[in-house]
Parts: sequence; C-alpha cells; structure tokens
Amino acid sequence: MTIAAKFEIEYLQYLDAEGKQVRDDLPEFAKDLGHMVELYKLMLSTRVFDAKSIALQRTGKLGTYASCLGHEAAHVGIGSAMRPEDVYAPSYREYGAQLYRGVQPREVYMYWGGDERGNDYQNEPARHDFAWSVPIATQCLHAAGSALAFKIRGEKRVAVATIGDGGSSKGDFYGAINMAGARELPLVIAIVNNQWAISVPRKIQSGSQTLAQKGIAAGLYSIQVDGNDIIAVRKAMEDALERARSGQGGSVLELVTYRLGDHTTADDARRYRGKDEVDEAWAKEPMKRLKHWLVAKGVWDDAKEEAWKAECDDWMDNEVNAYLETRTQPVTAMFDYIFAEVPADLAKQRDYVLSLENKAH
Ligand SMILES: Cc1ncc(C[n+]2csc(CCOP(=O)(O)OP(=O)(O)O)c2C)c(N)n1
Repeated sequence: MTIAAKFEIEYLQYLDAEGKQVRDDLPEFAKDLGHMVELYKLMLSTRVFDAKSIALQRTGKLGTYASCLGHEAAHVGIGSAMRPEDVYAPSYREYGAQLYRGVQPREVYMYWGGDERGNDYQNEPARHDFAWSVPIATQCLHAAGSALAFKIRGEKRVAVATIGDGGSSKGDFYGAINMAGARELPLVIAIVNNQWAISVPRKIQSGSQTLAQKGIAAGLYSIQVDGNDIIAVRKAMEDALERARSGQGGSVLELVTYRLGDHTTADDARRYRGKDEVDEAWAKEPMKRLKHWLVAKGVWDDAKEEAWKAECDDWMDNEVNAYLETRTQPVTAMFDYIFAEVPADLAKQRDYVLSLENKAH
C-alpha cells in the first residue's frame, strides 16, 4: 500500500484533574509562581463575575446571559498568551479572555442587558478587538480578514478567534482555515470544545475523531489540549502565536473542556443531559487542579482565596452599580446605528415609535 499522507494529533496536558504534574518540562511562564497566582486570581474573578451575572439575570436585570462556568482555564489561557497588539474575535462567552484584555464587567452587563454600547470597549487592547459574535462562526472570517491585513501590511500581529465545537461544523470556520492555510496567514483558531452545542452533543456534532484534525485538512498546525489545564492551554497558545508571528502560518487548537452550566439563562440543560455526566465533569473542572498545584507549591491557601473572593465581590458590586446607573438609550437608538442613512421604510418605523413615545409622555 502506498500512503499519500500521514498525520498525528498531539494531546497536551501538564496538570491532571487532581493538580498532579504529569510532565516535568514546565514552560517558562509556569516557573514564575507569582504569575501563576495572578492567572488563578483572574480565573476566580471570572467565576465570581459569572455567578453575579446569573444572579442579575434571575432578578430581571439582564435580558439573557451565556455562562462561562468551567471554561476559565481555556479563556484565561487564551487571553494571557496574546500580546496587546494582537486582535481577538470572540464568540459570546469568553469573558476570561476578554477581562484579561481590558473588557469591563459593566460592558458585558450592558451588552446582555440589551445596550449595544457594551460593545464599545473603553480599555485597550480590547478596544481594538472585535465585538461579541452571536452569529455562529462568523468571527472566524473576521479574524481571517484581519490576519490577511496583517500579512499584507507586514505587521507582526496575530488574529485569534474562538469558536465552539458546534461552530466548527459551519462553513465560515472551514472558509477561514482554508484561507489561512492557502495564504499562510497569522491566524489562530481555538475551538473551545465544551461537549455541547445547546442540546447537540459532541458525538453527533461531527464524525471527525478530533476537532483539532480539521485544521490538518487546511494545512494548519493542529493540536488537542486539555482545556481545563491552564498551563497546557497557555503553552499551546504561546507556541501557536509565536509560529504565526514569525511567518510560519496558522493553527487550530482544540481545547477540551465542559460546559458546566446551561447553554444560556434561556436554557435548561437538565432536559437533555444526565446528572452523572455533569458530576464527572465537575471532578475535572479547571479551578480545583490549579488550586491544588499552587497550594502544594506553598503560594496559595484558603485564607488568600477568601480574601481574593471578597475583593472580587466588591469589584463586581461596583461594576453592577455602574451598569444599573447607566442611562438607557432613547428608543430610537435601535434605528440609528445600522445604516449611515436610515432607509425610508425604517425611517417610517422610527417616526412611528417616536410618536408612541411622545403620546406616552
Ligand atoms: C448562524 C447561527 N445559527 C444558529 C444560531 C443559534 N445558536 C446559538 S448558540 C448555538 C450553539 C453553539 O454551540 P457551540 O458552537 O458548541 O458553542 P457553545 O455555545 O457551546 O459555546 C446555536 C446553534 C446562531 N446563533 N447563529
């Protein structure tokens, strides 16, 4: 038999579910324990932020909300590996990466509260990143376009997109990776495989043995990573970013994790998945293993954890107050930012809405 081509997909992990180191060759950043504590603290802030968001929704103060519970290592790993000059094109639940890049919790609340000004991130580097992309997979094309621009301009910048396991079935994803392979673009796509696309499980999502190997077809470097192990995520991202920055082309990373919460606050996952599966996933969640590892190194303990949680609570309370105090936009705002010149049919609707409002006052 003549073999036309052969491929392998590496699986990367440094910390197992109990926080035991499974390999000795720790990457440089992980030898800096002060830095690892900072990463843990951001993961914890993200979790506190997430719980606060759900409470806001439950009390009627947010429209809907997509939780990131269980994704903290994947998201903070991505955000912390990127450089400020890179560009990030997220989908809609990657707050850990976005907080690292300067997005403020109040902006997330505004967005999910129905105020598009939440997209207008005030802090760099998030300010030059893309807004949330709810239309599945479209952000991959935005990122591929940015990567093409970086290449044409000769800039040493990388475009990063995140997408779900479900999103990786869509044509926009394949179009983006094909373009990146064909033109050797500085594009990194991280597939956050949280096992579920709303109620569709991974096993009926795709016949591909791994989602990472989809990148092979496009000629991209491809790897599967324990997405609950921040050391592995950060290392795989750093390597992918370095390759892209130095002109060696794009990558696809599959970060294997689990969506511990509902798809959004509009979903009830108990209707389509069993408790045993979720309990099993909790045993592998990302915070516990990193905490065990840091405690064993003597740089973290319960007292520090409680103190940091209290600081996070204050931070989030402050952000919630800022959100609640933000004046709502006039009702006409929904017509004003879609077209440079409002088309006649929309102008008519706009006038009608205004007349209703005038009547109400
Ligand atoms: C183009 C498009 N089709 C359908 C939807 C409805 N929708 C919202 S989330 C979602 C599932 C996405 O699952 P996955 O890509 O695995 O990401 P996850 O939500 O698990 O992070 C779907 C189908 C959408 N937002 N956009």
